[in-house]
Amino acid sequence: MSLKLFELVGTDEARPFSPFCWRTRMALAHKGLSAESIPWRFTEKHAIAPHRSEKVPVLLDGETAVVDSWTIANYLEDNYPDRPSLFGGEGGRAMGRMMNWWGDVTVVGGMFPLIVADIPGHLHPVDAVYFRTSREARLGKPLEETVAGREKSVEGFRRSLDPMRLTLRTQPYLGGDAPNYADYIVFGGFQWARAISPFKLLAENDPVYAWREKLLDAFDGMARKSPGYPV
Ligand SMILES: N[C@@H](CCC(=O)N[C@@H](CS)C(=O)NCC(=O)O)C(=O)O
Repeated sequence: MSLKLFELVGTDEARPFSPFCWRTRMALAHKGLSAESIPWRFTEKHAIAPHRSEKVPVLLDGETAVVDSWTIANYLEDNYPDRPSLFGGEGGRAMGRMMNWWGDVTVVGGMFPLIVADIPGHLHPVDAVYFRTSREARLGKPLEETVAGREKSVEGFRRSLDPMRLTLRTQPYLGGDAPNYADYIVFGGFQWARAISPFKLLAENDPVYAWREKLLDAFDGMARKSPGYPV
């Protein structure tokens, strides 16, 4: 078995920061699998074009290329069935699909306007230009204008996590007594933010903060050991 993972980095190769790549990193660790990391930058499209992707994560398993974090999670679940389950059965997989959308729309989408202006400072000049140009075209305004007033707008993001906060009142993880892929979907977003932004997304007395602390410590502190700002 030879696993390799294309992961988004900036100027620091040892600081992977994609929320989607972090979902995959956590999923691999959950399965007890290790993958060689292949650092990848925004403008290095040629490196992943042979695998029919313009985005990362891309997982290589021998001759097989798997694209998209959700597809990768399913691939790992189906191809490494003797390892700990990421979903805990078909019901968990189906619910995980909804969590994946919630993670994309509410978690990653909610963090984006709070931290996006902090990203170019972590990129090589050519990637910073690509990132700023593509994201400002999407947003219709400068990155700095997007994050203006974030001390106030973070309150809406925090409120949007209420369904998760209420869930954590009665169970320690989204996956139940132990974390599963549902947790990694959400955690990937927080690990992205931690890698590239000093902005505090969570108050220290928030149950989601305590949950994040536990996942930072999971797998022998794998996520906490990865470079990031204090959270
Ligand atoms: N749905 C995809 C999203 C992947 C994605 O958007 N990756 C970003 C990095 S965070 C990317 O590679 N972007 C390339 C670009 O913007 O050109 C997944 O879950 O893997």
